[in-house]
Amino acid sequence: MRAIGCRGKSLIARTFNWSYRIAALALWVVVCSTVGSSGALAQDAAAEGCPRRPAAGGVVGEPEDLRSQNGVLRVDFTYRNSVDANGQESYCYLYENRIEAPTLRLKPGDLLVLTLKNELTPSPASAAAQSHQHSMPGGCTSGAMSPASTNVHFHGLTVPPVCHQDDVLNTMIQPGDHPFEYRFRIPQDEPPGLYWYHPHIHGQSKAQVLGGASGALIVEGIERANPVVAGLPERVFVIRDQDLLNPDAEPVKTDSMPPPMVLRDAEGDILNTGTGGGKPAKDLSINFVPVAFPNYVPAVVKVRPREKQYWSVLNASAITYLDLQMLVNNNPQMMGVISLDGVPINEDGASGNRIIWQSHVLLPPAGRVGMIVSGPAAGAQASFVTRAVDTGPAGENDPTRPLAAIVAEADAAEPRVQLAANPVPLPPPSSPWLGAMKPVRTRTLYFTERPHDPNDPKSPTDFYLTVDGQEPKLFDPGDMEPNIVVQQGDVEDWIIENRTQELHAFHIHQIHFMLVDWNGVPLDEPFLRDTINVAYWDGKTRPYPSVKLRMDFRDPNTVGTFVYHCHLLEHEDGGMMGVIRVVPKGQQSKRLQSGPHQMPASF
Ligand SMILES: [Cu+2]
Repeated sequence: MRAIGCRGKSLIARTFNWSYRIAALALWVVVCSTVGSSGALAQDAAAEGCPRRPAAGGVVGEPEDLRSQNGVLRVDFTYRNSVDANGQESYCYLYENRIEAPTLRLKPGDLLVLTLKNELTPSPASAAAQSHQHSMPGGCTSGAMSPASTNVHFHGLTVPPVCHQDDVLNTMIQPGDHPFEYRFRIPQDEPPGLYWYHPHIHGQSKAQVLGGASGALIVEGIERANPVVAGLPERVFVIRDQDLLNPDAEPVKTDSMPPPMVLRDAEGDILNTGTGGGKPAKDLSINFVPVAFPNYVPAVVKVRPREKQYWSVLNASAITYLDLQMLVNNNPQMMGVISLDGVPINEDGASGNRIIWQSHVLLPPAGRVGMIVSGPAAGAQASFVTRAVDTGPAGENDPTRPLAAIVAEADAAEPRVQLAANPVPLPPPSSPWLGAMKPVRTRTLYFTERPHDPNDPKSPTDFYLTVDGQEPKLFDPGDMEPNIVVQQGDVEDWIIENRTQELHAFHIHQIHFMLVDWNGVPLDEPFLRDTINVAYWDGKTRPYPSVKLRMDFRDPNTVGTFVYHCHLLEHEDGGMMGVIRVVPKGQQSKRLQSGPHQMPASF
């Protein structure tokens, strides 16, 4: 599938051609939306479990904001789960036992002190799921890893990968533990933008994120990076996926064609139809307002007629790609992209202000976009949709569908947040733009999949992310031996190949990277990312689809041991993850000098 969020026109054109070649590219839908959260329902929250979430067709509310004061933001979360009337399991971060998934708002240099009390009660279904026993060497909390274990990852932030900051390898918080404290400062040079928090326990990530455990974290000051958004109202939209609310429903028939067959893979997931229609693998929600198959009753986003707003949109889905578009009277509208994956599109401040105008924006799971949108005229038919994403023959079905109807009303409530009207510009960057750095070495990594039982194609899939030269090996939480060792200060190029027939979204903790080559097309993008889609393989053509990424290990906060993985969480939980260690400058490790490390085969 096409691997683009936003980039220059020529690449967009190439991408389109390419997509058409590989498959019938479906409709694109748009999404616009709003914020919805549980704030309004907070008073209804039961004493136990997760609060009741909004009903379909509701007005999209804004997540509650928690702001730092005098440079400190203190947040006490309880983490709960419950099973709703449909039998679906919800997971929730609760503030003051009632506010679900608030947006954490901090400024560069601010201290975040976040405690998490794990109050999960495993359901019979999840308790029956596989549970691993691993003793965590040198662990923060150590102990058994079970469906009731959790932790928090602060996605996109360049904070140290150590205990009580942003460690996911050793930190496991169990029910009954004392509240676990996270405590770190937002770096002074962290780019202003949209980041997010979610659990990251290997083997349990998909279930917990699919259950709704995610929230936005905003480093404030995007208007200081790009004054074109100064004074605009800001809205936050968190788009999540969830199991189908109506799993037995059939697709609604259209005039032209019968609905495509519903085919399932070895995991029981609905396969990509390649048509842009049919039954989706997952439903979506926008700020917790569900937009469910098969009727897709859209949520409602209210704006003032023709009002310009700044939208921060997070794809907090466990496995679902989004391709966001805004339609007015069925015509795609241009959206002005200011920021991707938390980073302003301005070469770290070196290139002046940029806006990339796009008629649609692809967001892989975990991707974020900050963009200027204009409200429709009063009376116009407008909607925020996600267009179909062709995830490949082995991918899951992700059809075109609406997210929200955009209703322009003169008395629509203004968003709570207004970006500063007269911002003080950010200081100039302290290090050269990544695109100007020469890599000290190049590595190749590749995605592969195979049935767990090679003699049974219907057996569950094993998912691998392998450093070329090493033996493919499923991620093993009992083995912290790094697959890659890097010296702090280095810049490397990583080629990521997709040798499977479905999309994967490469993500690495702690750093951002620059896409320098997409399927053999050199690029010079004025922005960075932390998650990127890698196109699927057609099963025969070589070379494999690939991206080349310039990886930035210059920041001293990257020193430590952390992970890179596919952000389709089913794949991550299934083994598609590796370990990297960044050693302090001057501590050149033997392995760095001795080339690829041979890992023992696990099968
Ligand atoms: Cu994947």
